[in-house]
Amino acid sequence: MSYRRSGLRGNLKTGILHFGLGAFHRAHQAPFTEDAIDASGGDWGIEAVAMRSPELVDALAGQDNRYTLIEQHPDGQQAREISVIRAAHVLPRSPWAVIGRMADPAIQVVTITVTEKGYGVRPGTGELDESHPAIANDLSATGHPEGLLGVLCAGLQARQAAGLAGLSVLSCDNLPSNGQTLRNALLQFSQRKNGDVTRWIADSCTFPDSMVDRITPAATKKTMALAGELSGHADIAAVETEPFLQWVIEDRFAGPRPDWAATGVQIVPDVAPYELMKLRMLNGAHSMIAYLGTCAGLTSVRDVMAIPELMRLVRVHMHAAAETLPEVPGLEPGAYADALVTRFENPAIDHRCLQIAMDGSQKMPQRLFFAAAERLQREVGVETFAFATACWLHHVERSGADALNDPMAADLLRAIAGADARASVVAVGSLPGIAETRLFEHPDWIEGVASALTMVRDHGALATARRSLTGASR
Ligand code: CS2
Repeated sequence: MSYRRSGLRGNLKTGILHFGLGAFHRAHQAPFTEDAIDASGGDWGIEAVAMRSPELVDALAGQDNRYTLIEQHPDGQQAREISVIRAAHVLPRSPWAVIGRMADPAIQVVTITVTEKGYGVRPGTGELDESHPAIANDLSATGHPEGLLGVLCAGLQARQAAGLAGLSVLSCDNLPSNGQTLRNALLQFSQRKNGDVTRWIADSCTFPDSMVDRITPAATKKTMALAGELSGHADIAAVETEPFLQWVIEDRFAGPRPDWAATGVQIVPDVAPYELMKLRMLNGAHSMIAYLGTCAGLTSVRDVMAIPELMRLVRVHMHAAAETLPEVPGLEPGAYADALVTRFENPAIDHRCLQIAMDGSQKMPQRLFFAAAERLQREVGVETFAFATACWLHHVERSGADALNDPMAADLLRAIAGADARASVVAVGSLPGIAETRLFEHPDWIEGVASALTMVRDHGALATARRSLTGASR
């Protein structure tokens, strides 16, 4: 057990505005930025915006915006104090203040972790989803905006009006081509809302793609108690995370940035190969584990990995996902899979299946469906993909309206109601955002998922996992 105090100076000014104050931001961009300032200086303190709830902002305010970050190594903890967050806002409490911050010349970079569903884009296409509640509200409302795109659009408009240079707007969520997707959706939004600023956004701001990686379970009372023990004072904003940390960013900045490269961040011309590998191998396997786990009554990723046959199935899936990746010098999917298995097995990380199972409709296309469609086109098997999808559907039906955590919960539950597995699969496959992946147009896919779903329903997820393993290794 070790604990290190933050070395940042008290009068550090802010240069980054961050949207989404969840655990992931506090375990990823925050330490990277703190270390970059340590290494090379610069006024790159973070001003963070909580999109909805005030709890964390209030908690941070009560502890001088400092918190403990605990790295959970299999053989013990290393903790450090993070103090790079210098101010925090609650968006619904002070929307105009947040918008105004984007018109400050000191702010040069905006970073974003609002989860897949926070953008208001359709999962299968990345196009603006005008039926998304915040998008619909912000397109028609005359008052302050509520959602990410509305706030960005208003903030950039204020920045343009102030005669300032553009911003680098950096999405750090697990969306395919996250920067490009955000740019397209924001331009579509702004065109509809206020055409005038659209050209300025397109010409002056940049939206680098980025791949972010660090397994960060939701903080619990245990996290806080441990932080208290390690730091010697109460900490209700503490976070625990795995030791592994990776950030790959496209070299496309509108202006200055922290010296992230000095801390191991990879700044590259093209993020796509890194992102595809991570989304399909790490996140795809994660979703499979999460739905298999919840259906089989297992609580955490490490519990699934502790059953040798399931661990083998995870490996088989990673291998199948790897076969859909372009060959890129320097990227070794085999070694990556080995490292992922070790990370998933970390006995010190209690990463709940239910946490990962959230928002399946927003995650499945980029994690599993596109890769499965590519495999079908090449006429190779998709057993593990069909199995993971069947477990997702069973998780949906078992959770029901009260427990299912997904913005498309009502649509999914309506589609899946009824005993006929094939009809359920076809109905889910025709939902907006999923239909566009075109995977569910394939009869082999429908049959594969329907038969796995029937088996999961009748014999349980574990028996079906064994059958998928036999099918996939044939
Ligand atoms: C997880 C990710 O919750 C989820 O859906 O798959 O948050 C995952 O832990 C991160 O992407 C790891 O970098």
